[in-house]
Amino acid sequence: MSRIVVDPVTRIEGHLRIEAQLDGGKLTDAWSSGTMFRGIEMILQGRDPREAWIWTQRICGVCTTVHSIASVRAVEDALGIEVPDNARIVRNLIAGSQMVQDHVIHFYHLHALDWVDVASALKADPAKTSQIAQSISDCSKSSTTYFRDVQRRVKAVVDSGQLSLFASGYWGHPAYNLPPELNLLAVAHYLEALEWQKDFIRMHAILGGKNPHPQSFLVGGMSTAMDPNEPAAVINPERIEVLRDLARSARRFVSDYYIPDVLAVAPYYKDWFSRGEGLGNFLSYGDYSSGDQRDPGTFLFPRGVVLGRDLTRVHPVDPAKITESVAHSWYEYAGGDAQPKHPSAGETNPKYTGPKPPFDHLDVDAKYSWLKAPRYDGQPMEVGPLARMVVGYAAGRKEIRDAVDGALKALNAPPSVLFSTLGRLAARALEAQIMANQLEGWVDQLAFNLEHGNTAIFNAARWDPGSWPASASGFGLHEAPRGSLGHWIEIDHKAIRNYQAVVPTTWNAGPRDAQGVRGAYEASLLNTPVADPNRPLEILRTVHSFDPCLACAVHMVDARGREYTIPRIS
Ligand code: NFE
Ligand code: MG
Repeated sequence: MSRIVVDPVTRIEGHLRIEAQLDGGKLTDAWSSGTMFRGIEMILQGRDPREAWIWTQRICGVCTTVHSIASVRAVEDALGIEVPDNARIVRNLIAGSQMVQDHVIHFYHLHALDWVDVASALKADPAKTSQIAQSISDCSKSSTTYFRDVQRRVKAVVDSGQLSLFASGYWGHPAYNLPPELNLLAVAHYLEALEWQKDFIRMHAILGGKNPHPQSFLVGGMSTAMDPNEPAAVINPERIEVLRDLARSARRFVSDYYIPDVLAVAPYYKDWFSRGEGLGNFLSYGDYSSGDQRDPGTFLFPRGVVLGRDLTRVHPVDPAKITESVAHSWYEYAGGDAQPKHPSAGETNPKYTGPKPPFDHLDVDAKYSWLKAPRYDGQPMEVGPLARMVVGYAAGRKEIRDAVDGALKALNAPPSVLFSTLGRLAARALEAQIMANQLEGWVDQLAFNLEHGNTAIFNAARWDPGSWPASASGFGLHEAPRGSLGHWIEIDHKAIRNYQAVVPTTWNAGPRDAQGVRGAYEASLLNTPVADPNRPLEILRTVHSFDPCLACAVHMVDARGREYTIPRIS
């Protein structure tokens, strides 16, 4: 029996440590630890609720916009503000384009090299790669010359000894199964995806003024001016055409590259259709309304809970049933750590009780993470693309059923393969396709409103704090790329009294709760075979399949362990 420690887990955002127990060549237990504390929730106390979105947006530089959306929604809920239809559309376009870009970056740049051996790509026959490329996609960049050129570029990087973005891979590991030609194809598309994502995210530069971290949010709507006759307005007929072109480029990239690549790689890793399954419980708040954001029936991705892999039943979501436990987290709750708390009464009182560095192992029987452990109705949940596809599939949503059934047919696999590491990867690709196909429809809605003189995008009715009640509370829900995101706000005398964010990666990467029940990462690693304990590629495959973001999940590091106080503004 031995303990494998992966720290830091790289190609993610933030600081994640995995400790796992290896017994007889398989993982028999696992612990997931966020090793960085941040404290954005504390920084918000005493501030003006109307500016919370600017601060929360800085929780993360990867999902660059999602915390703004959850934040403005929380304040709008607390103060009873309805946002104009155009604000809904622009928010959908900002968040939807973020989702497609994020999923593409995850597949090619954060996850592909767990499956693709860059060293092997150098041995490929470019003519054969060209044949494969032309057989799986209509993409025009598929000639022998193109792949030979990519191979030459990659060889020059390898020969230079400075591997740069390809450094520190487990190249040559026996668990890499792709033939050299497919490795070359994937490496070529890694480079194409880098270029494409940079161009595509101009959608944020147009609608949000910049990327990352769009600047056009407001409590009550958006600040993106709409005017059919004004060249200087952010949204005018000319810009609509630019947005339309960008939406089409997303659709093309996902259907020409992302989907065919996933379908081409998956058959070589059939073992991973039954590994990395995890909890079997899935939560989706649902989001991306086509009409009234308050009506979940209008959502592109439906709201619901699926329990124990039972695809015949979708349970309703009651936000009152969400709690966070700190029994195994480096925090203290007033009244004791055994009782979880609802986020409206949540607390962020950091207290590190772990070993002093340097150390070999965390004390996993005690507290071992800066992440709290979120629970729904007392149970751990997986959130994210797979959860959204599972809930949508179980709810009988046509686009989702068609996409999932189409992929299962192409892979000749039953629905049970969804509950796996590869299921997570495939669900993300299908979700990117559904979202990419949707973007142009929202551009059309915006164009329609513009043509019909409907240019309202901000509701100023509650902008003056003099119109607010003495106290108010609310919450905002959103489906971010990595899953269900909620912000809870308590407002007192026009200032934030308490603010709690319960974030996708906190759901997935959280530690055990007071009952000792594992979180999603921890459960997903059980029974995974590991070929070489010194190169635990198998752990990376499953953990990366969730697309970890620890910056989001922990939401100031003093490496010397000194105490400090955060200034309070009130
Ligand atoms: Ni920093 Fe984020 C949030 C997480 S979602 S990436 O919220 O977890 O994509
Ligand atoms: Mg939190």
